[in-house]
Amino acid sequence: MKQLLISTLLAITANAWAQAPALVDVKDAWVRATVAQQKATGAFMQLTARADTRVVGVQSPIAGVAQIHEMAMEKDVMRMRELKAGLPLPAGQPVELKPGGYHVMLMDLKGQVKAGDVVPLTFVLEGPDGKRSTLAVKAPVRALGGGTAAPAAAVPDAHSQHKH
Ligand SMILES: [Cu+2]
Repeated sequence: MKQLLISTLLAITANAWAQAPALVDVKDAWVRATVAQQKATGAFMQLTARADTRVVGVQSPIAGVAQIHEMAMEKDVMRMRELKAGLPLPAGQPVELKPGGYHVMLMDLKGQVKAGDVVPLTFVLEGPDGKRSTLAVKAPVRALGGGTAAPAAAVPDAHSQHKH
């Protein structure tokens, strides 16, 4: 009888967990504004997963191509590259996507991205059980050089070296 009660409670708890709002919490999402004719920009935020998760894909209606990138030193030059195996989000550990580090790369932009716009992003997540789910994020656009520190300025240069 006691055993039955415990397993019922566990079942209720598991059910509540499945209906939890999101596997990943998103904080301070933003997209860098572009100038006319600029074909690429970045999206940045802090992601914290509730359980071990991997970001395996991203899409946005404003970009023909969206990828998760990292910055890395290659022969003394800072370059960006796609994280082909995805971006791991260890449980409970905030992961920063920021200028000069991990970022969402938005390429083949369909138009100028202006301060005040809101950019929808859809992440594809893979949970600890291998199950995939999506996460919708709305990221406001911030102007170039909008009060951010020096490392941010390095990113557009790095992007221009980008080969796709
Ligand atoms: Cu990039």
